[in-house]
Amino acid sequence: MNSDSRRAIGVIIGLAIFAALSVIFIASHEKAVPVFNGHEMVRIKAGEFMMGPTESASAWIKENTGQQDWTLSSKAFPVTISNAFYIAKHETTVAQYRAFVEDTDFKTLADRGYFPVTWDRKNKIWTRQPGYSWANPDFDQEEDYPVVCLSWGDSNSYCEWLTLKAREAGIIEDGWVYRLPTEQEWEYAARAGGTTIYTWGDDPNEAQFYANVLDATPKPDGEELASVHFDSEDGFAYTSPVGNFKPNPNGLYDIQGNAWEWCINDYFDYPGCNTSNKFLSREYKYKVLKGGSWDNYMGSFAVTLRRVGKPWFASDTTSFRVVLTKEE
Ligand SMILES: [Ca+2]
Ligand SMILES: [Ca+2]
Repeated sequence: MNSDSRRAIGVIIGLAIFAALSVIFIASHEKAVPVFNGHEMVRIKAGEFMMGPTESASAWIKENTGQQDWTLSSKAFPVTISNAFYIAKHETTVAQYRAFVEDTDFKTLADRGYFPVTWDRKNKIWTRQPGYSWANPDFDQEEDYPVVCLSWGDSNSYCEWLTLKAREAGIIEDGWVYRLPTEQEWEYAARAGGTTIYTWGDDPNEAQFYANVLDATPKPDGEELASVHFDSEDGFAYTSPVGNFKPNPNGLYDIQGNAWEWCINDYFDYPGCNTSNKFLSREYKYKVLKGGSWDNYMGSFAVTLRRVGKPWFASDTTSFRVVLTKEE
């Protein structure tokens, strides 16, 4: 056997070992990430990060949102994520929520007459309009679009159902739960180690590649565009199918844009707040929404920006994504 032959065999053996290791890795990875009701999950390692905007980023957000009350926190502070957790690749879809409603006959707040806030095109105001709900927002949605018009409670109820069903199906063990992410988990997973204003960097012109935002796409009903919007056209005047844009470095799609995402914890001022990953009482006044939506512009997409909503608030911009974690 000449040296070329030996080298070729060596390469083949090397590739075979690499392929075998890859299979083992993929198999163990898949085993560790159970898919249930269509939720593909990404494992996020434990670690530390600086939560919240730097002072200059905070000033930029205020300048570009005019919403100072959304950005009460002005200083970044360290947060420890003590345990690895799983987070859904995608926002929860219409189809996934439909499975829950059909199994339980669950009535959302909107189904019980507390209608979501939607845009009144005639009077040009955001207001509660009768008739709209997750099954009938005020625009067309397919089954793979993010479910919207949900309150925090409507979202939380889905997570509780998902946990029960996954346990019954033997997908997860007792002690594991699906729930909404804490704000800390959401921001940690969204930033993926980055320190830029958006998950994709600092350039708002890149939004068209990474997020369904308030842009220059014509409205299907001929409604005039908002006075401020991104100049690009991302192709969607309202919501878009989940996973349509590029993911963040953790492989999470629509973590910015498409629909706001409920977090489980109460809103609190920081720094000076509880800096662990624990969420506070569920009965407090406000919950946190993160990530911006199809109806937001510029500063609202800052990954550190926080929006608040009472637990019973819902609009055609609010949805959620689930995490899977060990119960604390
Ligand atoms: Ca859009
Ligand atoms: Ca989103």
